[in-house]
Amino acid sequence: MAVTRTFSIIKPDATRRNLTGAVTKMLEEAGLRVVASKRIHMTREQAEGFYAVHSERPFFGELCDFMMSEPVVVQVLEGEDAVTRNRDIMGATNPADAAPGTIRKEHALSIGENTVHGSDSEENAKIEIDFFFKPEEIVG
Ligand code: YYY
Ligand code: MG
Repeated sequence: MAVTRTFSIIKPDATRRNLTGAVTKMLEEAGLRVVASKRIHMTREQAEGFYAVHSERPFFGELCDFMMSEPVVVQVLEGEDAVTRNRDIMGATNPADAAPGTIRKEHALSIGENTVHGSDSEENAKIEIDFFFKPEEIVG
């Protein structure tokens, strides 16, 4: 397995509850290294652009409103098989289905307010990293 990168967002439900450190600790303990991180307040343009793949889904409006509601922390994570490793520690989209010990099981409030985003493929990881970070902001 190769060392790769993935993209993560600590969502507004987590920043609001002061869980940035707690979530980052779980990512680090899963073997992921934070090689870029910044706290931002997403604009509508950013939220709608980032989630464009979901634009036809019934939850799209609510999802974008939520992502703009409070600050988020966008991160680039690096590690062995980073995309899969991150998806594993995140847990299922719906916290009711998430395995014990995962971030969403421990911290998520609902399927919408589910604490973290993580890229679902290496291809999307590259696209999502480029969406929020300049190359010089990533320090591996
Ligand atoms: O990749 P992941 O975040 O686990 O789920 P997606 O199916 O890509 O959906 C993105 C995002 O949309 C999810 O994290 C919460 C929200 N959402 C929702 O509010 N209601 C759903 N039924 C499905 C997804
Ligand atoms: Mg997804």
